[in-house]
Amino acid sequence: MNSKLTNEAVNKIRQDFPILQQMVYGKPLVYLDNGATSQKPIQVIKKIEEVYSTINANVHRGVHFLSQQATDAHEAARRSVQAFINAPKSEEIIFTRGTTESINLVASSFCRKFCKKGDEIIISAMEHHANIVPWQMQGEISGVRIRVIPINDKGELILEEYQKLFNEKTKLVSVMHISNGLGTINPIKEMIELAHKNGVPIMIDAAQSAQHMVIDVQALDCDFLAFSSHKLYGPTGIGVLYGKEKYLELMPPYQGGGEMIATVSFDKTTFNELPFKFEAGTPDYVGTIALAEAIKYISAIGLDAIKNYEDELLNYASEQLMQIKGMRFFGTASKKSSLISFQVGNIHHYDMGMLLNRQGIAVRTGHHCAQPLMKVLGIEGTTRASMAFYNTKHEIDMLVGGIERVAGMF
Ligand code: C6P
Repeated sequence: MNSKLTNEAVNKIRQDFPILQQMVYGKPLVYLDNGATSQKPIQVIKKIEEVYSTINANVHRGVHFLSQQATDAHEAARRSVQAFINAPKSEEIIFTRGTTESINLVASSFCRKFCKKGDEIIISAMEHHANIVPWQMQGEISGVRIRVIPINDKGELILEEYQKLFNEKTKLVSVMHISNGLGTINPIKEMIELAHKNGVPIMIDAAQSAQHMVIDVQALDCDFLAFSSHKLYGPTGIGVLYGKEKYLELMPPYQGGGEMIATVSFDKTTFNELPFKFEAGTPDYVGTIALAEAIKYISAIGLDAIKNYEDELLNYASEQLMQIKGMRFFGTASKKSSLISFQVGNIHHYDMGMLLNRQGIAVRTGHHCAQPLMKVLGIEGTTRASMAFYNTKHEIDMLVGGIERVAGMF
């Protein structure tokens, strides 16, 4: 595997993404909203069609040929995910609908088993709503409360403050690996070590990292980790929760229904073993099989090569964008992912996004589902360009030209 992506290789990769070939408002599409969702290679799109055309049947339920084929492919997908993040056991891979559902599952199930009124969950000031609201909702039920790690001016977590938050009431830490609002790459290895030193398990929200770098849950030693297929070049509606068996075994099921049971009577239900205990109802087996295809696709390119190339894009974009008059970056951490949040002068982020859109350039605007972070920054929102390995320096030039054109209108 080559750990460097050449321009030629990227141009070839782009051919795999049908959507990137199109024009928007008569302009070539420049897709820089990969933090919201990534585009899908033809291999993934074809896999979805192939499953529906050849092996579609409900999994784990049928004795017939198709059901066995679908079950085998679905369980093989679980093993692909296991290998992708180097999880010790496939039983520790739970399929969910996405990062949001994975975090909700842990919040509900972990708190029911391990938390009581007054217990504390540590999160950070830069969290996505998906890693704030589920804990607040648990607050209403089990009485837990959140404690928040503050950030510095560069948009980095203040680790000395993190250390101070631990006490005998701390039950869990739940933090994002990469900020979707700032691009900051958090020092999760250090944070996991610190949590464990305090005897506290830790969950990592890898929604913005699994697509950008190698994740090895054994090397990290995290207790839970969540990510979404749709940001990883796979289909929507499928997500992953990795959890250490020792916690998952003790945690009660999240939802009830078919598949998650061992026996049911009107008096009592006993539950299935892992991972099925946490997978009530018909799973999105087409989604899991297509996610495995996406993992195969990016693994063939290599996450190290992807990271190197995206770092190069980030450096180039940062240098070019910085030249624009009135440019202000939000998130200038020393370790950053290929995502730039910015404002230009007094131009409202929404106007910026709308006017870039008219030039065929897709970016995200607003609070990025991180309203508390925006409050800390003292702003309402930003314009965000988030890059993937199929983006090019030429597209960055188009973005810079586009922003300059917008700035010229004000
Ligand atoms: N962030 C963004 O544009 P779901 O929606 O479940 O796939 O992922 C939620 C989520 C959780 N954590 C982080 C760090 C995220 O970035 C996201 C999704 C998208 O930034 C949509 S709001």
